Amino acid sequence: MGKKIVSDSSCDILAMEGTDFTAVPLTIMADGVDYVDDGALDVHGMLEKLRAYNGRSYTACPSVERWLNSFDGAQEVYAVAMTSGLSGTWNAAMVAREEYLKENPGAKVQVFDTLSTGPEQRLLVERLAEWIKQGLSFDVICAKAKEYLSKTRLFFSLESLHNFAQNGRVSKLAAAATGILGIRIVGTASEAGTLQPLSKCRGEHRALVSLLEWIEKAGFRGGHMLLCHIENLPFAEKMREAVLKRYPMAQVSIYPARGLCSYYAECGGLLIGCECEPEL
Ligand code: X90
Repeated sequence: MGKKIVSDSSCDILAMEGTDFTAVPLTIMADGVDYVDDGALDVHGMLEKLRAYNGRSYTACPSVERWLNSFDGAQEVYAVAMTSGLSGTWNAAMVAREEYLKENPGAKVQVFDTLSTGPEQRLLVERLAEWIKQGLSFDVICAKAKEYLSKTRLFFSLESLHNFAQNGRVSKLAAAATGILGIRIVGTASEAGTLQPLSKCRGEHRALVSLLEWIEKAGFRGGHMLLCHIENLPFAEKMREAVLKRYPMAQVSIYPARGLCSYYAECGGLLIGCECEPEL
C-alpha cells in the first residue's frame, strides 16, 4: 500500500536503494532479436550486434500492461515517462493510469510527461525519491515535480542520427547533417519534446566548448548535472572536468547509458541533464 516510482527504461536506472522503484523496459528490435531494455540486457553486446547489422532496426514502447503491472498495488504512484513528442510511452502510461484507478479507486497516480528523456528524466526520478523519503504529500510532490521539470534541461552531443532517422523521429534535414565523419550534432530537447539541433561541431573538443556555452545560456549555475555516455567515458570525464572548472560547486555524476538511450544516442554520444536557473 506504499508509494512507488515507476519510470520507463530511458532513465537508465535499474534499481534504487531504499526506494520502491521499477523501470518498465522499452524494446529494441533488430535482425529478428528483441533486446528488452532491462537489467539482463548486455548493452555492449547489443551495440556490437547492431554495428555488424546493416538492416533495419526498430524500438517499441512499454505496453499498457507492463505499466499497469509495475504499479503493483501501490497507493501512490509516480510514473515518469519519456517525451510524448517522440514515443508512445507516455500515452501507454496514461491508459494504464485510467485502468489502475478503476481497479483501485483509492489510489493516486500521477504520470509525468518529461518532454525529455535520459539524464533529465533521471534527475526527476532521483528528486522524487528524495521527496518521498522526506515524507512529503502526494500533492506537494506532484507540484514540486512539475516546477522542477520546468527548470531542468537536456543537452547532447551525437556522432550519428542514423537510428533516429531510420525510425522517422528526426527531420530529414537534421539527419542530413550527420554521418559526416568527425561531425557532432550538439542539441537539446525542444519545448515540444523533440530533437532540436543547435550546432554542428567538427571534433569532440568543439562539441565540448559548444555544450558548455549552451548550458551556460540555459542558466546552469552549478547545480546537479548528470552525464550519460554511450561507450565514451573519456569524453564524459573531460566534460566533468570542464564543468567543475567553471562551476566548482556543481555536483556532476557520470554513468553509462542502458539500452534505449544507447540505441538512439549511438556510440560516442553524450547526454547531459542539468538543473538550470532560467531568467524570467
Ligand atoms: O519506440 C519508442 O517509443 C521509443 C522512441 C524513443 C525516441 C527518442 C529516444 C532518445 C534517446 C537520445 C537523446 C537525444 C534527443 C532527445 C530529444 C528529446 C536518447
